[in-house]
Amino acid sequence: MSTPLYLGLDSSTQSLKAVAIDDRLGVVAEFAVNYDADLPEFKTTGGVHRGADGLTVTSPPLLWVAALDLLFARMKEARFPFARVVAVSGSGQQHGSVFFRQGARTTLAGLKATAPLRDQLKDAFAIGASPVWMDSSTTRQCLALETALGCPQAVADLTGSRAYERFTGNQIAKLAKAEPAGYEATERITLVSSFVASLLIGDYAPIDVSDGSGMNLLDIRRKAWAPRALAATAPGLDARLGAPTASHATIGRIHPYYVGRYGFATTCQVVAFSGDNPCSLAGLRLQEPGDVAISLGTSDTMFGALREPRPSASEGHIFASPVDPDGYMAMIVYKNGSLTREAIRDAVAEGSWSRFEALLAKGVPGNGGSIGFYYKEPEITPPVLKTGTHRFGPDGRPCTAFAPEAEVRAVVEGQFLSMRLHSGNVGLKPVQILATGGASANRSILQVMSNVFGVPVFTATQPNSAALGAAYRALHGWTCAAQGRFVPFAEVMKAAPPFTRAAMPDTKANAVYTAMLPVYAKLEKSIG
Ligand code: 5FX
Repeated sequence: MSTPLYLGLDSSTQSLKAVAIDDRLGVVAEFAVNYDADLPEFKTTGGVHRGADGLTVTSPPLLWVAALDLLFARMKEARFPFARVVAVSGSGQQHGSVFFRQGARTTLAGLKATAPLRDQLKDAFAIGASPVWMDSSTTRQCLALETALGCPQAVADLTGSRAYERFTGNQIAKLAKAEPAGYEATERITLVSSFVASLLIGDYAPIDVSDGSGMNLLDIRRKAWAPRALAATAPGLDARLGAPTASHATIGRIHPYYVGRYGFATTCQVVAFSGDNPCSLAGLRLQEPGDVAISLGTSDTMFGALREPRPSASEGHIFASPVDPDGYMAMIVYKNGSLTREAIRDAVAEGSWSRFEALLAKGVPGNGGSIGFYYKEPEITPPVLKTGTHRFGPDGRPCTAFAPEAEVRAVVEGQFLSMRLHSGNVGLKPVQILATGGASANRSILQVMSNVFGVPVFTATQPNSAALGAAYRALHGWTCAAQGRFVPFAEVMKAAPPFTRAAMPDTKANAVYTAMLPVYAKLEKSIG
């Protein structure tokens, strides 16, 4: 008998991807659909539509529906063995929402394999433009929520984050006022993750607690909707959201539509879908407190597993863990990542990474006391709206320029000192770090990372960590269901290949950074 497969889908901003793994956790197949290129009739750019106000960003939910059929059709054409898939789970861009119209549940249940999903679901939406995470049009609603609950920290204490424009509750509050008829006609609101899960089970799929933590609506400790947040957001919201579910829960079997059209087995289980960041945490197998990942991309992100939530109004987000019903994850996002490093590379290292590395090697850990803050973009962590560069000499006084080797070191050290400072404030204490993203190919940068945090740094080579994490979660949920108990995620991940060690900390250098941290924190405050 052929071995079982576990399928992970990732409905991201620009594409829908699939990763299939076998029970030894090896990746056996990968497929993708790009929204702009493959479904041009939806006229998206980067998978979205931008409003004239420059703040509103939406996607048509029917695009995500069409993409699912197109992805499966491509897999069928490539003779992907759907019949061997015993469980599917998925990842979705966080915060986006879909508004199902009254009666859509019946439509979902009655899907016929003979016609494409998009034909059968074209009238299923009460609001045709789904807000996505890039939307920042809800400042008014954020202020209203913070006022209703007392202050930003009160919202963070309850829901894991202060009120953020892209968080779903604030988007719902806006739409309930702006499109009252659409809101009134809404039977169920899903996240992008639970939306795709709904398509698969042919019913309204519950929102999992991990992705649900990105809504400013979930009480992250009780893992239930927070009545005060619901009341401050929109009328009749409880019924429209349905009850949240544990992330490892099996939520149903795949609908006969997929059996008839693509050849899935009737027994194929669907495990709750979750957000892309929670799924990346699973994909990078960060399950123990102290397991931390730093993604060095266009924007830098640091996230990791936590035992106790310690939400902060000014730093990042706390989500319920997607792999441990008693755990949490923290996530901190930086706007100034690779583009800022590249700007310094271009300014002082002739656009060359090897020159950049040579300059980095010329200096010493701690940069002789020179510290720089490089805000090429308005920064999220800490919140800094005004762009600009701030340099301080060893005496703590502002200065206008650094020598090239000091400039290169200042940008790299500054970014990691900021991560150490702010991640510490939300309770992340790295024991080891997994570096991902484009800039993780640069060994000298990873050595500074290792020295600043004083822990070993590893690298993960498998791209698409969210889709892979969804496949891992499919296996995890399936295993829990098969054994009738919660099986620790680590147990299920035992067969996974080890990560590659890229840097070991230098104790002396680490001591320099530890001494530097309070100075860095003070200077950061002085310019904020
Ligand atoms: C997280 O809070 C975000 O807004 C983004 O990382 C989206 O999840 C991207 F899909």
